[in-house]
Amino acid sequence: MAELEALEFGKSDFVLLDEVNMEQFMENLKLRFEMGRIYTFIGEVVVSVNPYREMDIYGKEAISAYRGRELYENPPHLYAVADAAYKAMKRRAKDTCIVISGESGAGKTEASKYIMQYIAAITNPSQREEVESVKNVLLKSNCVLEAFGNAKTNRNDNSSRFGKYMDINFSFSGDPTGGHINNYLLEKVRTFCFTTGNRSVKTVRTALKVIGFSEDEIESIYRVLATILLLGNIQFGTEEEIVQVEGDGEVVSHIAELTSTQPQQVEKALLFRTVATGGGDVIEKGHSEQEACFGREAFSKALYERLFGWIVGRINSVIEVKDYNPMLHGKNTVIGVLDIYGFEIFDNNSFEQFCINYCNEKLQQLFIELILRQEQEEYEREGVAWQHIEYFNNQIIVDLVEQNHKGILSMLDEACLSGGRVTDTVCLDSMSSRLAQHPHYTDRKVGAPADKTMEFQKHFRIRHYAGDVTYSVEGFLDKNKDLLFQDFKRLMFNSTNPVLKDMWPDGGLSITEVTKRPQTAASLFKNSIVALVDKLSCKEPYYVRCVKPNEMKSPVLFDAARCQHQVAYLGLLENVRVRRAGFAYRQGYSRFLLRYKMTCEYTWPNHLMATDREAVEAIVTQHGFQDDVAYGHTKLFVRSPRSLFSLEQERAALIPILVLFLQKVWRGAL
Ligand code: AD9
Ligand code: MG
Repeated sequence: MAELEALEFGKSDFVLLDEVNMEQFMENLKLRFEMGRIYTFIGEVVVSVNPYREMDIYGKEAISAYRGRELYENPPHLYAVADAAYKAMKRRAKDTCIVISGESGAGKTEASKYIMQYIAAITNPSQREEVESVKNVLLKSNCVLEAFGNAKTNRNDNSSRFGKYMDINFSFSGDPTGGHINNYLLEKVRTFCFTTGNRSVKTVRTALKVIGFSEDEIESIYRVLATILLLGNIQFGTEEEIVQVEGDGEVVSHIAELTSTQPQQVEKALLFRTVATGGGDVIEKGHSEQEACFGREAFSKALYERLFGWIVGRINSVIEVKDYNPMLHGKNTVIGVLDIYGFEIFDNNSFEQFCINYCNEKLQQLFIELILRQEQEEYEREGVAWQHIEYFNNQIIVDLVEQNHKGILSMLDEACLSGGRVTDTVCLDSMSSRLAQHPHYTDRKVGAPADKTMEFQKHFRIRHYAGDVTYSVEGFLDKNKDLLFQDFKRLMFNSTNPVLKDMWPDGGLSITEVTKRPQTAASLFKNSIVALVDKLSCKEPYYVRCVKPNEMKSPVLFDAARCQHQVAYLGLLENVRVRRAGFAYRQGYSRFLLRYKMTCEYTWPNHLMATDREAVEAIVTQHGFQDDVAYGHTKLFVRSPRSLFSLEQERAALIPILVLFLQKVWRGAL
């Protein structure tokens, strides 16, 4: 019982705090972490603190304790949220989604895996073979994506370098029928990550096979990986003003062999680029040594990105729901699980942080909209008066970043498309003059002097909903252009290995087509995030907010300052306030009666009133919190959790007495 547990281990729901302020919030979070209670609710949101040790709370018993129960009947747990999402999906045929956010190493990916395992455990009780195989593929896909998309970083030994959104489709009977994965902003910089981590090559190979990759495909994957490694050995030198690949050509030949291309073509792609002249001619231009190095880097990153995208696409082709006939099978419902990097504030923030933080602004916007909208809709449905909730609407920051023509993304794109003349600094100057009046944008000259260690000429600062972040513009434009010479694309498109060719469909375009208007990294990212938000916004959302307790991966250390920082930028206090401003708890009349009828003489053992609602009124009045509630058409709404808390306490105190009483009745003692 969540409320009983709260007595010993702090408050199991932050809405139960005596006062909503940072001090009390942190005190409760710390106490619970130290007591080994890593999960705490804020209403239906679960706040999780990474325990950095194995917890004995994910076993079979735990799963059955949460299965089909109401949220507050058990201590806070991921399973409670997973079950709530599953119930909404199954009972009410609602599409739901579980959004897991938090910074690197906070425990998002682990949480998403526990949620998937829970769903796998509670579905398909009759063990139908076709459902089992779908489940198996869904679970195995995690292993493969982690193998190729995770890396050891200094913040997390198993860090996901991509955002992942996975839809799981369910049949009318509530069993998984398939799914779809979207990946976001793979961090290409860490190209050699797939060899690290605790997954052996064999495990990955097995997982690939289970999913349905053919031997040829698996072979091709390893060929691409080897190519990426070999590209690292390519060096350039200049002799008599001619740039060439150093060495005897062995590495180039090896790469050609791996990619099923010709050594001369590989060498040519490394040393030359094809350009369309103003007059419409196509010429070949030799690289400088620096350009050749840049090209090589871009090529190996692109190989990695294309490979990853291709693997995701291939998994999707296996798990996508086929031959689903709604007339025959009923409505096909979905639970989406989003595991995405949280807000990032580093010492040096670049283009990647800018994109990630923009994504978090979008998710925050959605969070506000959905939570408030949901509340409002429920109040309207139940005929309860709606009261306005004050909150900070971050739309203004979203606009600052994404608005057409006026937003930062548009300005970056403009700079990128205006040819080679505009440098990062020039672009920054223009941005700063155009955004000088914006309340959430600070010009470098104003923002910088306080921090003398920064080279302030190259920075701008955004006041995000989660706090101020100073971005260094250095490299912004190059990263946004994400330039890969068409020659490499063509090289791969001409590979005689059909799998490799398949990864580079755009390699078939002619040079004049390509130069027209290439899409920038920022606009691609924006489109994918807008699509993600569209997907999420039509679903009933559930949230898991992950907090990382310390930087040392220690199971005992609670770094209060670090945690407080995360609590602030996850907007958790605001979340508690919103939750408390409305009605903290709501419960259908009959369920409420079932649970609390023992606490009132008029309702125990059975009430004699005309309706359940009247009986509930009797309980509420007897306990004296009639001013704290509203009566909906089918539900009771309780404003302050404390009212419910006192009921829970009374109920808990009565249970042993009742049990004793009943035992005596059974034994015939009474
Ligand atoms: V990143 O943004 O991908 O860099 P995540 O995904 O937030 O990050 P992850 O889930 O990978 O973090 O957790 C990091 C490590 O914390 C894991 O490898 C575990 O060692 C540890 N962890 C996280 N959650 C749990 C848990 N519930 N129980 C035990 C955990 N250990
Ligand atoms: Mg992760």
